[in-house]
Amino acid sequence: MKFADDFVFGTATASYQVEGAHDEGGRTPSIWDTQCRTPGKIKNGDTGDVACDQYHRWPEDLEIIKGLGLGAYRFSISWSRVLPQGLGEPNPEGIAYYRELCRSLKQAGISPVVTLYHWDLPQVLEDRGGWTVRETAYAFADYARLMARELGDLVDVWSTLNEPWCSSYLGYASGVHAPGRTEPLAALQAVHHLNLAHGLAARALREELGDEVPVCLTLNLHVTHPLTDSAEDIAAARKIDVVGNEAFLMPVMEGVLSPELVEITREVTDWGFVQEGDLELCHQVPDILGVNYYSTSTVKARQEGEASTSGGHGETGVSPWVACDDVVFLPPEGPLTAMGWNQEPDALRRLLVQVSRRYPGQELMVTENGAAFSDEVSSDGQVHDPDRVAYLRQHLTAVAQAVEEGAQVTGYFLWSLLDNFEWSWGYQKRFGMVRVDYETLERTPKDSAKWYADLARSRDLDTVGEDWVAGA
Ligand code: GBH
Repeated sequence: MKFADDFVFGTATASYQVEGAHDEGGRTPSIWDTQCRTPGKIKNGDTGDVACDQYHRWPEDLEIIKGLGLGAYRFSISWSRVLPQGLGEPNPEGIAYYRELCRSLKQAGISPVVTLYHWDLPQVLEDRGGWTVRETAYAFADYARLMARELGDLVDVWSTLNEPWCSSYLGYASGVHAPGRTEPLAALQAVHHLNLAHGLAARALREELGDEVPVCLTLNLHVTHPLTDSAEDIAAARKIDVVGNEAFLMPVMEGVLSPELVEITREVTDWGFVQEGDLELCHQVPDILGVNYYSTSTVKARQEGEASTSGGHGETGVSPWVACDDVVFLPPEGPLTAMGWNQEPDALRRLLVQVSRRYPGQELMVTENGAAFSDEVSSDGQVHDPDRVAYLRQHLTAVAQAVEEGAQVTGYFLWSLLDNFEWSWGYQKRFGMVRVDYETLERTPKDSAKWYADLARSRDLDTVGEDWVAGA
């Protein structure tokens, strides 16, 4: 099975997870700096203060990407590095950093795929209400316009938001992510204001750059199985589908607030914060719909007297799944990754095919896929990660099959280039195809990096890795 010559093999990171240099070059704190300074929020008390130090070491990382022969690097901009007050006066030093990074990537033949928001809201904006207020969406559009003006000649794909599901529900309902609030109403306000932010920013980008430059929105679309085919279990799975997927897909792709979502959440809100004309503003169909995919869930309807679960994010004991107390998440079935997530590669194939049937002609990219495993440095100084190689092989096969079935998938970004700051898990979980030694910050490509480079070169899943993967 082969990938077309123009299929993009890339890799991804995010600013707070890799940059470090948290107080250098005029950057002000984001909500994640604050989250990391709140006791008990992050495993081991880890912070992104240094992270992978990509702010200083990006030339080395660029060489790695180049050496692997990849065509694109998806990274995100730290909003508070370029706009220390969230809006208003730009910070030339921050802008210069990203210009230099983009220019060097392009010189090396690597496409910069830029995400404007990968969860690190300037703290000053959270202090004014964060995503619960619509002003944040307008501030985001201004920030997008500024970036279009400053970097427009260098960026190949503009992505507005990464996984607004996480920003809203993990940030404001379960509180596992920054800003760590546990208010269902706030989470639903955030859902709407993030959709609005996407719409306003997409419009600003298109005004500044014209229609030639692709705008992307990345969603983590949830694949949820009902435990049985009983009407109750099917309804439970649909509920997760609505709260997790339709909440974003319908406003952005169709200009509609999901009636099912309104019904499900009626005890939390009447959605009165959605103003006249808002849905039209949200309705900016992205040129590329980015899909982040890792695993699936199985749910059932909660029986009388049965305890509810928090849906895989039990850290604060509060579920991210607003208004879904009657849905029970079953424990995932193995083999699990180090995150405790299941592995179901064929669900990625089905998801991509499904989405492209629903939105005919829609270009898709897998903007994230990958896995954490407990890989270690072996005595030969190498990192042998056969679990990750197998995971990647299976998921890339699923992508190739989806393409064969007619889905218009034009790229795949491996999460992640480097081991990095895995949010509430700190540095305990390693997703990188390149290992980072957090004492020395030394980078060591794992077997999976060599495997991926081989695929990017040959584009052929049938022969990839045969010559070197020990015992594979
Ligand atoms: C991505 O988030 C992020 O974009 C990236 O920054 C991060 O490092 C990477 O993945 C690895 O975690 O049904 O409640 O159990 C992915 C986050 C993981 C959120 C799976 C939803 C299952 C939801 N997603 N999770 S639940």
